[in-house]
Amino acid sequence: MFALRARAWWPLLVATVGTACGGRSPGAPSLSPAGEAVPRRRPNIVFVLADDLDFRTTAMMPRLPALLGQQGRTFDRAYVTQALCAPSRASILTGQFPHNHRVLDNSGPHGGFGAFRRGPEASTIATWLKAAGYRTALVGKYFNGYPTAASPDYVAPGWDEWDAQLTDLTADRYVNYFLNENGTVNQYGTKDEEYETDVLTSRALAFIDHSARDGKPFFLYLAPDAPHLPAIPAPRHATLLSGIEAPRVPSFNEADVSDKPAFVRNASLMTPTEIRKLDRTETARVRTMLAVEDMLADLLNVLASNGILDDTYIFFTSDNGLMLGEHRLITTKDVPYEEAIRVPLVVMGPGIAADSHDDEHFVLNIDIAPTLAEIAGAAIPDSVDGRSLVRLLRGETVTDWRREAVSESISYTGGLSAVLRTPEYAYSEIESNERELYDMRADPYQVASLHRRADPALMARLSARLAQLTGCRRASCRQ
Ligand SMILES: [Ca+2]
Ligand SMILES: [Ca+2]
Repeated sequence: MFALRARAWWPLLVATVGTACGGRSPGAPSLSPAGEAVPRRRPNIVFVLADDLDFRTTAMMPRLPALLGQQGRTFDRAYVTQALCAPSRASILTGQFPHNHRVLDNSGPHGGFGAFRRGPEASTIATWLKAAGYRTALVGKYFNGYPTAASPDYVAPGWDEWDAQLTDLTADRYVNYFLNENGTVNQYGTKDEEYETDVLTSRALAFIDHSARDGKPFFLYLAPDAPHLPAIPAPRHATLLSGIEAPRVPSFNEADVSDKPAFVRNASLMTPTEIRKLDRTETARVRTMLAVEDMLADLLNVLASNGILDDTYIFFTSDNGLMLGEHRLITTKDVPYEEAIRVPLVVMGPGIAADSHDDEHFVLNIDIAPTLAEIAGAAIPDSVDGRSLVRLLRGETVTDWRREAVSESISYTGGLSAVLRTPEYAYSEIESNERELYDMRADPYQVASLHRRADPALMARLSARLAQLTGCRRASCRQ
């Protein structure tokens, strides 16, 4: 079934899939209905994590729908528990909210690699899957500040293959960077063949080839820098897709910000020069994603040529979104607005219906780790705050799913800013004691906050739920 779809969408797979998957492997889907007594191989998992890829820019990627979307399930209500790199990555790897894993920033005493290494790193999706017999690989970005406070050859627990970017030494991304490749630090420059996304792709392909040859189930965590700023496209993509603009949505360069908290009121209107610069920035960002599309195409090809495409789940998501001029915020993250907290999430694999959408359930980055654990047949530790998406991937009706998303940001002083996103509302409380309330059906771009005239009972109800979720732990988060 899956192979037939694959034939239609990726020409290069025509030959390879035909032979590799001819005669459906007995390793039938792990998501197949219970009761199928066919012995099966354990599925492989490829998890691709973009950096700062918001959902608008995702929609500008020309080949993503054909590569993944049309083969799998797209979640239209995917959010991150904090719209910032290190806290979000810690949530992905552990299944915990920032208020529980306590990686609260990208740097500083409570941030980045240092904070992750001090605690959460000992129990991650990598250690769980390795213990369950998986071969594991991390290729690309690990944490901001890696490996400061550890030796440069430091390899985190749980990973068999380790090709991690040294972010503490790296001035540039994409070019002029360092990789710790299984304990050896290598430097890369600016030659075409040293372009980072492509180098990461080649490491990923080699890992898949190697694991497939050995018949080992594998988990690949593949985290390119794209489209993080400064966005440097591959030379072959440097002049493509010209004329892209930051989306001119109703909130773009918002004229009246009197409804907004001080940090927005204090932002100046963008000048025409700033707007032109933002458009050039967005063009460069989309261009960097073209190499990620090449990466996805190469991944699909190598999986097909090894005859394991039918047995492999592929996830594509991002650690946070980004503001592109909405409410005057220029390439800002860690703010409580939709464009920062919502991320793309597409999953394809055995048992997942092609070209399907879930526009109902709120899913969070803390759901990734338990999902991967369930797919791999690994035990899900009780420390996890999130819930497995497996039933949602199957398209089953899940009546007890959470009814809202929450995204938070805890400052060094312990102050909390957080936003509760329900089907109807986005309600936020800022550390500065300011609030916002948007009717997301009437005002999806969050142009006019209703907090001053809203029903106090509604505000109280939303505030109580926000407090509950930003204070939850383990099972209490999963209710
Ligand atoms: Ca990021
Ligand atoms: Ca306004």
